[in-house]
Amino acid sequence: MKPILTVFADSPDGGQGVARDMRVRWALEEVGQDYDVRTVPFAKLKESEHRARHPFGKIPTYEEGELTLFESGAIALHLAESRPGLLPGDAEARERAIVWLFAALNTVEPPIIEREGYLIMEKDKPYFRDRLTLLDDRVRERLAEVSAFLGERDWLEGEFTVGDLMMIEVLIRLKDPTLPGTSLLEEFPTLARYVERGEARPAFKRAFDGQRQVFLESQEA
Ligand SMILES: N[C@@H](CCC(=O)N[C@@H](CS)C(=O)NCC(=O)O)C(=O)O
Repeated sequence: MKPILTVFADSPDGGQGVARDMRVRWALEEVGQDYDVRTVPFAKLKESEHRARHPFGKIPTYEEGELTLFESGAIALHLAESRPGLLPGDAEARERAIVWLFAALNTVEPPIIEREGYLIMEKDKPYFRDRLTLLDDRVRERLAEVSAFLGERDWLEGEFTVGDLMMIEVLIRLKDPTLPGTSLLEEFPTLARYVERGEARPAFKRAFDGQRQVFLESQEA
């Protein structure tokens, strides 16, 4: 039986691939794992049926036989550890790839998400501009650090790994066209090119098309 990925029935990102099911779709495509999709309407996320899969009532969730997982990072790691394609063979290199998965989620994503929430929720407040400068600078600090580490390399640790997949997915949030002033990534050409390399991967394209299709179908319904 194919694993089942739960995604938004009608993603607020308008099919731009910013929702967190995209990173799991990409991981599934990279390891060549077929999957089915279950869509959940926003209004039903917090109902008991979905909470049985996800204690916080969010997407994505992932079911594989008796195993139900939530947290996009945990799902991506599960896929990387259980199928070839997203972790190097060498033991130390594997651990380094996993470090980058955590770094993407625990160190780089939080300031990006904080800024994103601010752009959406507080854009009409009188203090908006002043605090935005502070939040922009916090993101810039992280981007400068990842950029310095990456340097001239194509990928963080030599070959493409689940660490790159997650880092690129986190950085892509800065390109969300539905948010104003999202040009921070362009200030770091090394990272902009890194993201482009990720987006050029055939597995990324298949994943992107998959989530877009769900959004387009939601608009027809
Ligand atoms: N840390 C979680 C975050 C999951 C999350 O916030 N998902 C968003 C979509 S990208 C969601 O379901 N939002 C709806 C809500 O919180 O009600 C992960 O990486 O899976």
